[in-house]
Amino acid sequence: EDGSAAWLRYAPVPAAPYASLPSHIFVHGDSPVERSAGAELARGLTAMLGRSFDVVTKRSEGSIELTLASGASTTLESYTIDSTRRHLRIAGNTPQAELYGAFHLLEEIAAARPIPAHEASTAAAPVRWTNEWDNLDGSIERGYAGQSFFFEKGHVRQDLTRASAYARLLASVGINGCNANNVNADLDLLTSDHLKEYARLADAFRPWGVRLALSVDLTSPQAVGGLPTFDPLDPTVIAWWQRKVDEIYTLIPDFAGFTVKADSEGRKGPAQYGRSPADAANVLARALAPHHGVVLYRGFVYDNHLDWRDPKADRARAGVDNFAKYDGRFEPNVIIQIKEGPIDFQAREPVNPLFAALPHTNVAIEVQASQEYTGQQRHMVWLPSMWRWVLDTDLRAEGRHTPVKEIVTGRAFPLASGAPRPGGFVSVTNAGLDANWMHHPMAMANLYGFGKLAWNPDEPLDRILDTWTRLTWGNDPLVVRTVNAMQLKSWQVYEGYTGPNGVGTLTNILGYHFGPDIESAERNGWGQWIRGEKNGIGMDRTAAGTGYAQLYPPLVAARYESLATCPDDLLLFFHHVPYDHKLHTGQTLIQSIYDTHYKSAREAGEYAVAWSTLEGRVDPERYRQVAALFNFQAGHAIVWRDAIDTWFERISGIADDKGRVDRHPLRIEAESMTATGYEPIDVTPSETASGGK
Ligand code: BDP
Repeated sequence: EDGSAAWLRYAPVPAAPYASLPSHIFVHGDSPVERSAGAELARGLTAMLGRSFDVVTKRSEGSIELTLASGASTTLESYTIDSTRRHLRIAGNTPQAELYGAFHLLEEIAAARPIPAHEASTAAAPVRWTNEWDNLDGSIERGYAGQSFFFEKGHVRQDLTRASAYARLLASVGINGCNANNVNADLDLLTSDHLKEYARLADAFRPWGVRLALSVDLTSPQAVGGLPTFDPLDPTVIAWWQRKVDEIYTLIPDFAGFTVKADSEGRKGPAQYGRSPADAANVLARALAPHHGVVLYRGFVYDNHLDWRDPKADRARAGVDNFAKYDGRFEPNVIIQIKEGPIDFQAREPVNPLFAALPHTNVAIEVQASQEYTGQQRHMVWLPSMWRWVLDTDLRAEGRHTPVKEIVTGRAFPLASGAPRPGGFVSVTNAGLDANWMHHPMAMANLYGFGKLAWNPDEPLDRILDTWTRLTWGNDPLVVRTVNAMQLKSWQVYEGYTGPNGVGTLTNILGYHFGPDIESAERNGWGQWIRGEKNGIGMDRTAAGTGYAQLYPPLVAARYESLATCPDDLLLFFHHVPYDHKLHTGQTLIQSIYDTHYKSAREAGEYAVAWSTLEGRVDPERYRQVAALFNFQAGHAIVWRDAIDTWFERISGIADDKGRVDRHPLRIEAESMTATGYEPIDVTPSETASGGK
């Protein structure tokens, strides 16, 4: 097994409990999505239950029936499953919902669970999208699993088999939109020739109910249209966007909409003309509205030329500073797409305060299944643990219970009509041509978990994980127990041997974002500063510092502002403290850093040991793949541990009370080896090499 089947392996399960399941499948509708649903049921049930299931053309008593539900009361996708001894009925309020019901039935059987007598399920929000950062040349920004399966050499690929297989995977967990290209969009993306090619991509997605979206660069009226300006309020620019959008819809009638990155990290935007994000978003939105398209305007707007000598400068403030003043000024089909934290997908950040600052605006949360700062699919890190923590965080907006999940599903701040605001969930995923999509077989659990949380942010984490494990690795109890246990703790383990106490991930910041490289965060314009010096470490974001803590609603602001109540795991995000600062646990910060790094690196090393007990219980190909990755992670966790601990010991001048740091009797240092033709040299920054050499 090469992993290409992901969680849709349909491996045989004991068939006896399902003996009464009818073998005829009757599908009432004949839309492409409904046909996919019928065919998927036949395929999955036949493979799992070892007898043949067929899609039939006549309805009979004693069949599996797929049908549109009449009188559905919600605009969100919603399905029911009802079964009696001889009949099973899946009813959806849309063809997509029928498909989701079919996938759910298949999943329950694959996990060897009983068929529900009655079950009803409704999506939490309309936007459940992935963003893929694919470039037209076939490369993928922050992609860790090979080249693009959408594009090559400046064009959409001829063979889109993988693209449609990917849409099937997305649909199986309820994802209904896929933005196929990099938020740093190619400037010639919207030429008429290219648009015809994207239509083929949309065709590949359509049978799975996945709608195509595109990231657009706001200079397109100039870059593609040849206009002298891209000022969003210029009438010729407005007209250009309208014509372009109309052209897209003649080719792709179900086009989902645009994602926009502007005025950020070198992308141009409305600021150049003194216009606001609302001005720019609304022009696109008005062009899309007649076609029911949406604009996902990203809240990730910040200045990457900050002055690190300015104690008030703070990148974390940028979202609120740039957007809060425009609350309520966006068209109804604009959604502000907000990264979960205020910096950039670090192993731990506080929740982005922007979620609480836009009560009159639609919002969606952006998370990153692509593990940019969290081990790049060479480390196992199960991110739904982090996302659940974010979604459950109660921001106490207006002094009320307003957890992030209630905000992004539009329920915390409903529309004037009382209906939830349209919003939702976006995952930057960056799947690639590697046979198993994400490189690390365990990383697929992140995409799976994203889909599940986007459908229902309240589904228990252990159930999400347990289902994924069973579908991916089989129902052998030892396998299930072992995989579940290591995935469940993997986020905290990773956090534990990398960036401690909310300081940031401490990876290389200026380039590839992998491996320890502490000082690259400091003394540059990018604003991921940790402010580590001999007397202390951490960003002072209190009222006396950058004031960032005060951007939260008062109850949350007060909690972060005070050292007495700021949680240990976010301490250095909010406060600059001495190394011997006492944590709430009673330990000093510095000793906690040493201990946590030793403990977590040891736990990371134990994955390989636990995995070795499963040899022979999972297929050899994937067994070997995971074993190799776990061995790498075990070693790299030690590299991390030693780089971080050595740096902290050196800068703080406070030794580890257990005397471990920099004493590794079993380790052979590169600089103490002799090799013909090589000589040791000093390395900058020193923590990236053993002993600075
Ligand atoms: C950062 C990535 C960069 C992206 C940017 C973004 O390093 O490649 O372009 O986020 O989200 O995390 O726009």
